[in-house]
Amino acid sequence: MKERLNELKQIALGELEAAIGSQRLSELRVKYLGKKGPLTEILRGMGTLSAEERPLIGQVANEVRQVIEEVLDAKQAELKREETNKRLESETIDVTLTGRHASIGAVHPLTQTIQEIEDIFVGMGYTVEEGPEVEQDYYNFEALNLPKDHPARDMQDSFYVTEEMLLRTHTSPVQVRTMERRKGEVPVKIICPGKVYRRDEDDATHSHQFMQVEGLVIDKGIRMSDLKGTLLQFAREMFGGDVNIRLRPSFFPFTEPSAEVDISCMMCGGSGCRTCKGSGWIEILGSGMVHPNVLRAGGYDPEVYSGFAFGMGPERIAMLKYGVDDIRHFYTNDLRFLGQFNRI
Ligand code: 2U9
Repeated sequence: MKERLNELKQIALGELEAAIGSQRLSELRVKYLGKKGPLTEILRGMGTLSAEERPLIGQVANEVRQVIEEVLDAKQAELKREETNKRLESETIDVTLTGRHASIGAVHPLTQTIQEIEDIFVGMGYTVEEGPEVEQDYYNFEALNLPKDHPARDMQDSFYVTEEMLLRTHTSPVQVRTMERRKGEVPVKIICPGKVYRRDEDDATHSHQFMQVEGLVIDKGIRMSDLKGTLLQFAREMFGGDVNIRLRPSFFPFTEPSAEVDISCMMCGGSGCRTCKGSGWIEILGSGMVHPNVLRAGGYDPEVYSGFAFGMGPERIAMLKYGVDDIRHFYTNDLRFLGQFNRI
């Protein structure tokens, strides 16, 4: 039995010597040390030995197992070292390589301007409302005191989708929808930003699609002075604490009285320059007291409630603020233009 054990040791060491790869090492571990291996089998046969022989053979068997185990462990450790070295070699980083260019995006200048306008009004307690761009004739015109035969409809040549549906020509239908939803509750204090569409020829100051931010306030006792104070606050936060505003009489079908709002020129401070065409004033807004017919259409009794409304074009505001001379820059996506508004 002792000879069989030594023979087994020699064969095992020979096979271990020749073994390549961790898969083969695992196979050999099972083959020689596993439950069905020759070593186990020899040990099982020890029952036939005499009481003197048994510990002796037991000792030899343990020594054989130990030697095989040690060689296996040593080979496994060596293999692991080799694998680690190989991986480290292949993963070496060449720090002299030139880096990859990471292009960083930026918020579009019009979005920045709209967010700035929103922040100012949210600071005054307004909420922001949105609505559909494909709108019913009723919400875009009818409810805003513009019946079918109203001459003012010619002022806004529109993109009709069907007889009754069109691309909204202003964001005012959002205010009407909000009034309906609020069911006569006050105060209403909202601004409505969004895209609008008009059948204009595109040029330096016109675009068939452009942005608007409109505002609406309804409550008991709202007066023209509330409108003026609100718009003065807005103008100062937007253009600087030293600007002033003036209101000029105007006409809109949905407001009565109506007023155009100018700010004192932030370029020359009012003395007259190229930007304000020598007048010292620049028009930035339209506004007025909500027409009784419009209040009624939205579910508010004009005998009880009053309100003011205003509208502005973020493109015009951004053009004035940043000295942009052509509205089309906002829509042609030239990165040389857009890159100048990177806030990051
Ligand atoms: C409701 C009641 C009243 C919104 C108003 C203006 C005056 C106005 C223009 C400014 C520049 C649009 O982008 S622009 O061309 N807007 O002058 N908008 S009052 O009045 C409303 C709206 C909704 C229910």
